[in-house]
Amino acid sequence: MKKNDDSIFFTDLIDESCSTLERDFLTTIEYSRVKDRTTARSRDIFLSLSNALRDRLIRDWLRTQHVYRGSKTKRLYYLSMEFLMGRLLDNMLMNLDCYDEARELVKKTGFDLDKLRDLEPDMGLGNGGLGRLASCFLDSMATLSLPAYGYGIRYEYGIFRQDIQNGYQVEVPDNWLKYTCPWEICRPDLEYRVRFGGRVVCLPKGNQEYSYKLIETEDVIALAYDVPIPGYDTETVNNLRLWQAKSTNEFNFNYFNSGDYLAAVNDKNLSENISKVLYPNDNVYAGKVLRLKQQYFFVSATLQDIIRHHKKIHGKENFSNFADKVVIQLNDTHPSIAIPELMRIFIDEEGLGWIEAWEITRRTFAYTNHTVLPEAVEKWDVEIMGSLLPRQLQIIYEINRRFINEVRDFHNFGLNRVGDVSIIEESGGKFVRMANLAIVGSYSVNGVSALHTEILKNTIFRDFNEIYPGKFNNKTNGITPRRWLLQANPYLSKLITSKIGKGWTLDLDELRGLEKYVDDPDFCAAWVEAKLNAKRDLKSYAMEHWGFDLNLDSMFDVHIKRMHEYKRQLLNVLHTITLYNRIKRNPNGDFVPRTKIFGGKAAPGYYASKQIIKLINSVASVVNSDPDVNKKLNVFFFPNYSVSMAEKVIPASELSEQISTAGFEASGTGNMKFMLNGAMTIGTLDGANVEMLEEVGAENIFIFGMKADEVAEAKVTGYNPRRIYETDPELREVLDMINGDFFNRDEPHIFSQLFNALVDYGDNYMLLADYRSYIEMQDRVDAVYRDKAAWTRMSILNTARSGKFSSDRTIREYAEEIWHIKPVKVEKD
Ligand code: 26Q
Repeated sequence: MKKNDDSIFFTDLIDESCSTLERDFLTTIEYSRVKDRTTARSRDIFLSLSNALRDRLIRDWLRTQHVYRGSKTKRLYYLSMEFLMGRLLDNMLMNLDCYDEARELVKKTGFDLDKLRDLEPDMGLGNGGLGRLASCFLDSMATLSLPAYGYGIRYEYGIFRQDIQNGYQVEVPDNWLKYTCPWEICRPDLEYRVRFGGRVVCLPKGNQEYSYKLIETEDVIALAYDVPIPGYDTETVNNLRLWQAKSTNEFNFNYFNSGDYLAAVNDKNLSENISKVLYPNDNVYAGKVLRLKQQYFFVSATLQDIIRHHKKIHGKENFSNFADKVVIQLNDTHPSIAIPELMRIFIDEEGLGWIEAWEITRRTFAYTNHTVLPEAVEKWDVEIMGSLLPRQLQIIYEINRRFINEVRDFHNFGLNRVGDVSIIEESGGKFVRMANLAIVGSYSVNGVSALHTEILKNTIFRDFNEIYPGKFNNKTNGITPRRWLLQANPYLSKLITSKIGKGWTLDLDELRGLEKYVDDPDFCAAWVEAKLNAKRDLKSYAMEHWGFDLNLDSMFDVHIKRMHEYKRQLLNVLHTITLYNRIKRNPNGDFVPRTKIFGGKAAPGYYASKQIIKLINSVASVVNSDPDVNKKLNVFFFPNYSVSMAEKVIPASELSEQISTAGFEASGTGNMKFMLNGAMTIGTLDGANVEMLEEVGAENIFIFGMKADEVAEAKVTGYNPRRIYETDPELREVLDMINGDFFNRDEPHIFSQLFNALVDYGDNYMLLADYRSYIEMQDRVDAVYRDKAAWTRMSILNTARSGKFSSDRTIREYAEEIWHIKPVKVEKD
């Protein structure tokens, strides 16, 4: 700042030495935010910087699209109802490689870049694992220069904010767009009409052929918003396109004729509800009409967009090469209405015959399954689908008719097995089974971990695996090492880079290079220091935000993920109370100090899950206020767990709780984030934990509990939790305290249902069966933790052997084995 130092105008700071980023930044504060140096607040600085960064991406973004068009290569479309992007500022700074520049120019305005970060609301357009996976995939696809496009919904309200009141979860709307989103670009010229309801009319074409037309539909407009997705260390900038619902400008004719102008206008507003809010259910199916509307809304707009583009590049009437140029990945069954919709477009609008349309369609789609929980399987009431999507329902019936004929004739399936694989369920009402539709209509079906894929092939989709040998395949999940180590954990990533260089950011297997330092005392000391620094940061954060006092000398034992019975936060509570009792009995005993950290949202309608949150908070208040105990044991529930919170908590974690009932967690991805950051895992042989064990070696992970096949077996032969309760006195004491209101003196009986579910109603997730082996393994964890050198060694080895879990590896496998797409390099300007 030279001559204009005392001017109130930001643009007076501009001189010849300014970069375009800086000019853009200063101009935005003044001309878009309309602020001067006396009125600008941190948010103005954050929004102006973000805008300037986005603008800096635009050339690369345009060039990438130009190169893709020119290359005419095959493209991948990733369709997902959820993208849990989190914050984007750091991601943009990192991928634009302009951290230092940004820090400097923010400083010139009198602000501090590090204080701006927390102003950015998370882009929380997802629930949990499935939505975050989609976001990690976008990062890897751009980094690998793959011609790939994300498509989803621009929810006005993302995942709710969780407040804790009197220990209970309270949901608050997430108004993330309140101050606008600086990363997105509205495309007012990119709109499609989406048609709901109406009637199908059948018009004879002659020689016994018919054409079908939908009439009297109620229409909604889908408006595009684009978010640029820059890759790391590449010029590629891909695109995430999110659709917003807008009313058509037509008013309902009937209301108009009857003179009810206000009702007509009101109708208009209702159609905009489609993109209002994300359904907050994770791993639970909600059969609500609005959800089906959301699904079809974004699928219809996306397919219109894909086809428009295909025609422009490959010619108007040429669909013969469609499946060679387009692959559509379905993120679970949520977008699988795309299968009948593409058939409808081909047949009704483009005039293709059934055989040809079907041939192209089933060569275009690939489906990823993310769950085996029966309550998460999507099936739509035929009545609901028929009134909302009459033509698509007809097409589903025809797909099913031909499919059933095939299995009957060629696979000799009897009536029962035909009933099992049918797309239509006919017992107790009629339903469309979306998973069956997705399997029949796709050329690839993949699970998300080796174990999960085996479970799909051998149990729930066994018959399909026989009908379509080779269609089922595994793609073990991964996470982006840029966000989850480079960005989230500067202490550890700087240390790593100082030893092995920064190649690991693009080839995570290079972390293996750390192994040769495990016996280097200086390196080990630096490792411990890096972990401690992250613990210190978390301590300040927890104190500042919630007044929680974290004990730096204790083991940070962390259980963060969505709240769900199968994830067994309650089993962790049983361990917590066990520790409490042991310390109470022996207050001067030599215990390893622990800080138990929990975090996670419960679906608003999931009563048991919400009770578990209350229980954690109740246990926390007793434990933390007991002077006999609170030097050795503390319990905290961090409210409003989110992507940005995960980025703060995971680097500071030492023990990662991955303790789902074996066979229930399809993969898990949090488990990988902890491992990458040098936390030890205590876990069951479930999901990707199995592969983590393979990579790290049995001596470096704490595995306990029943195996998936033992759980399945016990479910068949029966299991008696009450016997375990009666024969294990330490467990009984814990359960009796829960049932006896020890943690909730003022609110009697609130936890008796939790107790009953375990002891008397079958203990569905087999907590009692795994209790003793969990406790014993936790004791082993303590023993190893006492040996600082041994613990540090294990920590280093966990990071060093986490290379497999990069989403770059996952995406390479998808690209080579399913999508058959190749990188398209974008050259420098
Ligand atoms: C369905 C119908 C209506 C409303 C909501 C839903 C719905 C929404 C979200 C059903 C399921 C989900 C989310 C599932 C999910 O996140 N599954 C997780 O996917 C991860 C990525 O593959 C895995 O790592 C986890 O194991 C799996 O639980």
